[in-house]
Amino acid sequence: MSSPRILALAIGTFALASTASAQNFAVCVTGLKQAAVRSGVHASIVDRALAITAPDEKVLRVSQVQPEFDIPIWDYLAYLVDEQRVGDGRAMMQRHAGVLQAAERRYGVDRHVIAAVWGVESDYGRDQGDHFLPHAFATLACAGTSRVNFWRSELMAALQLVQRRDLALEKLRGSWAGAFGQTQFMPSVYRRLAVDFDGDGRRDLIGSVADALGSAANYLRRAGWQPGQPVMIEVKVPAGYAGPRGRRNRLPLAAWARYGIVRADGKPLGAGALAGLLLPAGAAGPGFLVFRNFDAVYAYNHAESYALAIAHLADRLAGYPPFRTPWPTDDPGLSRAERLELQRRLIARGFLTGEADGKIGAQSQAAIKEAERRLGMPESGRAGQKIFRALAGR
Ligand SMILES: [Ca+2]
Repeated sequence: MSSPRILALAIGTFALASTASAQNFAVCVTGLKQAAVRSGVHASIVDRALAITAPDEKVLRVSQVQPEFDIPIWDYLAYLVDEQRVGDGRAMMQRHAGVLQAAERRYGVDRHVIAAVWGVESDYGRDQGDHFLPHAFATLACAGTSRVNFWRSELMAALQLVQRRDLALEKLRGSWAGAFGQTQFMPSVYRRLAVDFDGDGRRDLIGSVADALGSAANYLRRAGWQPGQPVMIEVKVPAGYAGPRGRRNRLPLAAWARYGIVRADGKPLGAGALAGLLLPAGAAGPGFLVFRNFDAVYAYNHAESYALAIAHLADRLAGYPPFRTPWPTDDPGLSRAERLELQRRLIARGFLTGEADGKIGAQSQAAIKEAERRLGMPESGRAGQKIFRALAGR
């Protein structure tokens, strides 16, 4: 049993430690301010940006969350490439047809791919994040535990965008990790690669669709995009396929044909270009031959699943159908609308409290587990079609 005295001592030590860390934080922020001024940012901007006396707790909390398990590829794609994002994207492509055509002409990048990046990064500009970036960066640089120099240099880049009048300070809002605007660029990438595509003299990737789409196209071109070349084609691999695979393991299409690989749509495979073979769920799931342009998309956000989502959304926006080979699962993933409806069903049955927001976090996962247990299903905590259907109202 712990005595009250030991408890009091422990609290005293904790208070002392947090006073010390508050002082450290203030000293660190002062150092950031001085560095920003030295880098050419006006002191009045720096003072307004970094009027912060304590770390942003929300940023610290989310930066320390470790994802509990890898998301299955079919869940990731069901969420990112749902019918809603396809429909919204087609409407947005019509509305901004002139800008997309101009970006395609100037940078050589397929307009469907530009639109797909826009759709995945910010839901076509609707979801850009609302963390005030200077506070997020100061928190991560002064109270975080890793990559301190990285956060510090991103802060400098963000403030320099304000100094050169690309953006107003109060507009610097984005994800907790600093990506922001309609294309979710990091400030250093913004500083280097953003373009003023509407010609008003400022590079505004938050408020200007033209600047955002032109900048995404510029990014992809600089990442090695090859005009007129494909990104990816869906293929079928023979049963028991054990040949080469991997994005970097590139072979001519004729060599893939010799391995018995055929296009899923039945068209001829062709011969010249080099491609790698991706089998994201093994040889029993859909296969994809990916070209140099897939690497350009991969450069945007280093994950093959991400590049696959962009490539597939681009194809859907261009009018092509969903994948022809289904994912090897009897419990496919949910669209955003279905996630929202799943939460409503969990709330209606008393498994979940609060309001449905479509975000499947720890609480929703626990509620799903509880529902699965009560329904006699294996407990997974995963938002899939099985639990979605099992909870359908009668
Ligand atoms: Ca502009």
